[in-house]
Amino acid sequence: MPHPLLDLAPEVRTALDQGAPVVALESTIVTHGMPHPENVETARAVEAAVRANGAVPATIAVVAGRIRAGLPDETLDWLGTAREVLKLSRADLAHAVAAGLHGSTTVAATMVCAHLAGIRVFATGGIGGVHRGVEETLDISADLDELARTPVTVVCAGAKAILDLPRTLEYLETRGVPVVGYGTDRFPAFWSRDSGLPAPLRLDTPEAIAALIRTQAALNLDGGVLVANPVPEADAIPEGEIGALITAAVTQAREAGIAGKAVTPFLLARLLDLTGGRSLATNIALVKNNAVLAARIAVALHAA
Ligand code: PSU
Ligand code: MN
Repeated sequence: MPHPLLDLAPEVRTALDQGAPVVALESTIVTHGMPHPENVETARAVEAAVRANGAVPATIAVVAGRIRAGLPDETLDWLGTAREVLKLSRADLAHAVAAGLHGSTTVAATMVCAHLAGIRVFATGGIGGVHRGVEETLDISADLDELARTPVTVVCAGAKAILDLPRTLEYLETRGVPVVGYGTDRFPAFWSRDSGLPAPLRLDTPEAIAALIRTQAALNLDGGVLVANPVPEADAIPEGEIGALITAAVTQAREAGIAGKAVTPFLLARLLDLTGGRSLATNIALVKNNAVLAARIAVALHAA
């Protein structure tokens, strides 16, 4: 029986009933992460990449208070330009559902909904993390605690380089989240392939990641697995080129008094500007790359 507050697209429901591989996708990247029309084009391309690799895509959002897993084309088009859509993290989800609102789901909220639906693998761009200046702001993304409690595997390109990456990794370790570099010994930094920090764990195949996921469940260890998949070399912006621009964007956010949920969307938009659009091309490439790997992990999980 599907959850009473959750609407599964027919294709997603059939796949879940048959035990076929499904990959969850988030929607905050559409409403707050990229400009139109690239946001909708990317969401479609990401769904196509999941399909081409043998899994069914389930993009998650809240529409008029209903949690939807798998969105029809019209809904994705509407999300691409809608202004009345809230950015929902764990703290906002119940309110959006109870009050009948529209909302896009962040990594944290998408994990909650994917778990409700019975979906075990999820692809995004970059997770939220510990923000620079945390000593002053205590700004730590709810994505990190969600990874510690909800058993969904999240495939990302590392954490966004706008964050305090050493503290982000420390926090994940403290909360007991396995962080796997896929085919790399280095923790990737979203636009760049190397944050300068080692990846806590390294695995080189989807099958090895599936074995880790199954063993984590068999040991009754709560929480998810974070897979960090570096952006393809051809699409990367080296840290040496983007580092100063990130520092400038973070300073501008502080000076403009940007806080809370608005911080990440503000920084992504500033970087789009400061890089003359290059950061967006990289963002699109890395999300597609993550969708491919997530589908392969979902297929490997179901093969055993
Ligand atoms: N990945 C992207 N672009 C995004 C995000 C991820 O390529 O916009 C979103 C995710 O939804 C993530 C959120 O959960 O940014 C982090 O927001 P915050 O720092 O407020 O938790
Ligand atoms: Mn935050």
